[in-house]
Amino acid sequence: MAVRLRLHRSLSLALSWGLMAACAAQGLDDFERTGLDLRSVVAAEHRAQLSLVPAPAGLGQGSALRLAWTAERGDWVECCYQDEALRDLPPPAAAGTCSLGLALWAEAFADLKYLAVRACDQEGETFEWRVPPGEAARTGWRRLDLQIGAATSSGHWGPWKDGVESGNGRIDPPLRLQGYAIAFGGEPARAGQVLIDQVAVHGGTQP
Ligand SMILES: [Ca+2]
Ligand SMILES: [Ca+2]
Repeated sequence: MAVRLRLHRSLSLALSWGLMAACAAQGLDDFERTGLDLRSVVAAEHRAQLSLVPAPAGLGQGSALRLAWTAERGDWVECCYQDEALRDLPPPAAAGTCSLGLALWAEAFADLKYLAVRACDQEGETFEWRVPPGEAARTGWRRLDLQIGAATSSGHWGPWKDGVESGNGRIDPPLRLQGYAIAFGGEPARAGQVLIDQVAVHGGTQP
């Protein structure tokens, strides 16, 4: 009996380590730097004011990216990495799906509809994935996970050549993390902010 128990425990440990290895996270951005290598758009209604700020205690660590907006904002605001700061997603993401996780700090009743993560493919086509922030009545950190892959994308656009959209609608590897967007619900617009930190990707599965 004791031998069987030891064997069972060893097998469980081996399986746990195997799962941990298979699910090992690859950090994409922890925002631990002084210079900001992200920018927002020119259009005022979609512009976010960007800064790196100390992360409140909880899921964030060190510094976090702050996206703030004014009461003049439109239905969404966005930001993207400078071209030289685009983050490579691992090959499984290019081939199929992977799980991208991040920590989002949001204020209670901020009327957030979803957070979007954007990535661009080899031909410059942008793909977007969305996740509701949940827990609307609570101020604080929440953990969000998105499945990144062709089947789970909520939309794609670009690139434009001579004013004509030329993308083929397919993910052409490699995929690179391009930026983030926050969309709002239907309440009257007011100023607000979110923080993003600890962006990481977990190994994916082939399609
Ligand atoms: Ca951080
Ligand atoms: Ca494409």
